[in-house]
Amino acid sequence: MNMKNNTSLESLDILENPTQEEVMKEYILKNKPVLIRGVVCDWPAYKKWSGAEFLQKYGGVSVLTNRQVKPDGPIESKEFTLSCYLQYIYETTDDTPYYLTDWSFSAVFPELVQDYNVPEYFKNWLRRIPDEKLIGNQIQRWIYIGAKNTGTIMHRDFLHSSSWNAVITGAKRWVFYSDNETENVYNGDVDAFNPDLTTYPNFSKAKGYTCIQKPGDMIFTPSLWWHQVKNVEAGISINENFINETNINIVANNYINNCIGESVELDELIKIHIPEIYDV
Ligand SMILES: O=C(O)CCC(=O)C(=O)O
Ligand SMILES: [Fe+2]
Repeated sequence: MNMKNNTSLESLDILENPTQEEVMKEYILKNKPVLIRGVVCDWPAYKKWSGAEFLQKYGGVSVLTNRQVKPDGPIESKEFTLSCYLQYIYETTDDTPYYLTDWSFSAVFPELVQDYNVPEYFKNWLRRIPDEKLIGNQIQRWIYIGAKNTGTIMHRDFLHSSSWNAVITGAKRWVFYSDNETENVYNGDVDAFNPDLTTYPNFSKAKGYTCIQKPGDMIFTPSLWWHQVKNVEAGISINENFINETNINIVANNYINNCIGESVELDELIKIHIPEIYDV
């Protein structure tokens, strides 16, 4: 990873076994990202999802993976069985490997949701939406599985919701930039891991945070924060986007001003399940 041009990356805060109050008061209510240790290790998923039993049960399911070899090039898709894909991520020599990013597993295997226990501070009104409605709507929860060097370009999350992400196996490098840095990250156009400072000179002024997330670590990404992620080791992670009283103002303003009308189905789901959006 080339970070030599970026002089203003600070280490992200790390909390070891924090109390609910600490996470809520110091991070969620302040809309600040953080890495949390000591939560995921107690989840059944942490032991089960990389084991033989998991593979035996789910290995035959087919998953759709994607890659984009050139920044402006086409997105290529490839279907694998989960067991072939899990072999691929450890063995591939592809320069740009295929990445599984939006496997809406809970619509197909609802029992997998029982394998993880989300702390109360990540309360999620999106969970009111039935799992079978999630497919195609790009909401709520995904398992990510990727080879070394796969990753996600700079972005903010869906509907300006917040998210948590837990690494089960592998490792991820994260960078975060607050909403105040939107101009310096060129609305997400810059590649923070290999910045083109001729095209994006102000990126050198952007103040960001970085961390490496390892197995058992959970990341909190607040609403509106830009983030870019690279898998520095192949592995499996799980992610949920959430909306609750801590970010409803941001989500509602964005939704009402920018999102209504884009998808009739999503508008309907929001109206039924998250009416708070219209109360703000
Ligand atoms: O792991 C990744 O590639 C992206 C994760 C992400 O963007 C998120 O959890 O919001
Ligand atoms: Fe994200």
